[in-house]
Amino acid sequence: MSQPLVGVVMGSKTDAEIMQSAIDVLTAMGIEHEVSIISAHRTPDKAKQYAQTARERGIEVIIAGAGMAAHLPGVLASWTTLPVIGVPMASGELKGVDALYSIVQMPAGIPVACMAIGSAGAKNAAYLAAEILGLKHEKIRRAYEKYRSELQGT
Ligand code: RP5
Repeated sequence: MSQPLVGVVMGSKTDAEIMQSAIDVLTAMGIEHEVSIISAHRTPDKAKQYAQTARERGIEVIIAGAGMAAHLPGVLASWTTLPVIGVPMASGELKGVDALYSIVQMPAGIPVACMAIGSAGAKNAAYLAAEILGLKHEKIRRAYEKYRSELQGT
């Protein structure tokens, strides 16, 4: 097994079903990834350590799914200069609108890319990660371009 390039992080095990959509896309494109459950409010030290060590562990892009107040993507982004792609979970009473606003409304200075709510966002997070990684990794660029060209027939 090669070195993971994408770190998929979610705030709770209850996010796993939605985040599986991102994992499935990464797997289909042959992009090595690791999966972690880290809560920005329940395990803040773990969030800090994960983000601070991600680059030295070979991670190049972080995908972070979180629901409700959804501070995980922003907290991870605060501890690393790797790109962080946030996915708002469709959880809680507001069904992800809260998480969407939380993730998309990062104050100027620390960017977080924000995808759509739920599994569409999780899939797009993986495709965006492929686009970013494709700038450097020829094999990933080719896998992503193959996927895009197959869309022409749909
Ligand atoms: C966030 O709060 C998680 O990302 C999850 O979407 C939401 C609810 O978490 P649980 O109470 O189900 O663990 O931290």
